[in-house]
Amino acid sequence: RTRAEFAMQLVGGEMEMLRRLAAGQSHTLAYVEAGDTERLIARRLRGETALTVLSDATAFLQAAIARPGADVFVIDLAARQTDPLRLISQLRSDEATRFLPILALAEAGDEAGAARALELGASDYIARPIDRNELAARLRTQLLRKRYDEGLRRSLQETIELAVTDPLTGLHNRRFLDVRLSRPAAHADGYALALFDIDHFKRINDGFGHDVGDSVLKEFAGRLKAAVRASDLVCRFGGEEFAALMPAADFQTASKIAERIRQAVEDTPFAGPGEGLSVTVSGGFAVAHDSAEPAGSVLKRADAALYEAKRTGRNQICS
Ligand code: GH3
Ligand code: MG
Ligand code: MG
Ligand code: MG
Repeated sequence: RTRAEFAMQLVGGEMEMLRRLAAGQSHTLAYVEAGDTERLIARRLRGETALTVLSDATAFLQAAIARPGADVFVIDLAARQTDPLRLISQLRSDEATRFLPILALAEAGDEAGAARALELGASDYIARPIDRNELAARLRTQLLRKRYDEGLRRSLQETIELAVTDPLTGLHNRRFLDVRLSRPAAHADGYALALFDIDHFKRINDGFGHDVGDSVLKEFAGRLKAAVRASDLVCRFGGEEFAALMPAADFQTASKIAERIRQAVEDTPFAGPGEGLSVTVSGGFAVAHDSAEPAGSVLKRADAALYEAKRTGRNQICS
């Protein structure tokens, strides 16, 4: 195939997508005042997109934010009932509509108004008199952009998830904990940090095989998660070490939760390939002195406590 044929095929694919978008598989929500513009927009976009036109600003915002589903917004800058620029700002500041395209309808010759709309977050504008082909083309461009943006955001999100997740246990990894610890907002009310290390884990690997070791790690991760509060963060710290970050936990609370975790391991035999295995875990925890104590220092104290728990007999929690 020649390069030109290949290019034609690509363009063909794009055209097909545009055709599908045009076949009403997109939904446009428009804010224009009742009357001429309303009729004009309806006529211009007929067959191009599923269209909802609202002439009441409150109803428009409600439809946009509370009942998401629109792919693109059209806002008439000539509307007088509410400042249309304010509507644009509101759409840009709400989580549900932040990234959705906004197409502004500008008054003839009002470049300043159009520029202001763009500054506040409109994606594009079209000036009166409104030409059907131009309106349809600008709308399609925004719909395409939205699809690309969504794809990018989704893969970025997936990449981030992968980077902060431990593949074996599904828990967050140390990287995630480090990020959380580095955020001052996370410890405004203080926190406790506990470290756990499975006792004689090497014996499990050596005696039953690496797969059994893996399944013990998975099972432990589940028990760990079940034993903490919803607001606590647990992660696989590395190897057979795990951590629990307990926001706003004082000494008593941290001690109680850490002990609960230790017991959850000791009390119930591990099922699965490691049936009948007796597994225990040691733990050490530290409560942050104040918001000025560096996370590294809290971590060091928790680690020293864990070392103490190992040194003085294992299957216990130290602080
Ligand atoms: P202690 O009670 O002092 O903690 O003894 P231990 O045997 O648990 O400690 P050690 O640090 O000597 O051994 C930890 C072992 O954990 C060694 C390593 O091969 C194993 N390990 C680390 N990551 C994994 C993993 O993902 N899967 C399995 N099966 N084993 C792992
Ligand atoms: Mg270890
Ligand atoms: Mg060890
Ligand atoms: Mg160990």
